[in-house]
Amino acid sequence: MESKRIKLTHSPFTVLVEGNIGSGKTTFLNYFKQYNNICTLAEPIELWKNCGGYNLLSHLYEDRERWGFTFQSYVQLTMLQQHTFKTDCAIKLMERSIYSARYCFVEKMIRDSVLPAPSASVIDEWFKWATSSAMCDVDLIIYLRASPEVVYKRMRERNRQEEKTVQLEYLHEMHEMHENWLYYKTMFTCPAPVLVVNGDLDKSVIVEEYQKVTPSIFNKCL
Ligand code: DGT
Repeated sequence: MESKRIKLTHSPFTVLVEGNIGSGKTTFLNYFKQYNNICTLAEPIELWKNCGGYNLLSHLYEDRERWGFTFQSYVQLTMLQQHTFKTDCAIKLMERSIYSARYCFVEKMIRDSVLPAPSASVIDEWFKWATSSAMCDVDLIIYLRASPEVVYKRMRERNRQEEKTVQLEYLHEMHEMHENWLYYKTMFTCPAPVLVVNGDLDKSVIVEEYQKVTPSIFNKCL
């Protein structure tokens, strides 16, 4: 039986921004920077590219079997740091989370046999420990739902060095992981209610789409 959590009086209304690679999470976060009662936490990708001088993201894409566990261990740590980041703002907007790391990326590695079972269980023990306390609690999830073809085009255009080897097929598979978790809800549990945003729209018109979810981000924290 799941025990009821008591929300800490001063904890901010926490919103996760989730979606496939290239679905527009950064753009979404940047839009909300205009509000001064929102704390936006971008994904710690710079840390992943420089952990003690090592580019773990680059290592990962070069050899997933060799570096999968190392990378996901570090992702889990940096996400935990984001979840526990203290702010006086009423709302905290986070790009990705410990949940998408586990439910989408680690899960994919397990299914692809990239992550051996003993390594996966170490990740899981940390994950269970972290998420069983209130420190990773979430109030709302915004799912930027975008088609793999669109995100592939964006990824190619932004031309991130580490992602050069990423194929359309991988984006299709990662799309399925996000869909099953956040849209169809057939895989794992959602830690909070999910609002879906059309992530296919071009930057020039996406603001209208953001405005549809803005009241939910603000209202629920009042
Ligand atoms: P955006 O703003 O929606 O375009 O976001 P991106 O694509 O900059 O950010 P994200 O998190 O979807 O992906 C950044 C890179 O890091 C991408 O190559 C996928 C990778 N990544 C992010 N989280 C994880 C993870 O937990 N495990 C693995 N294997 N890769 C991850």
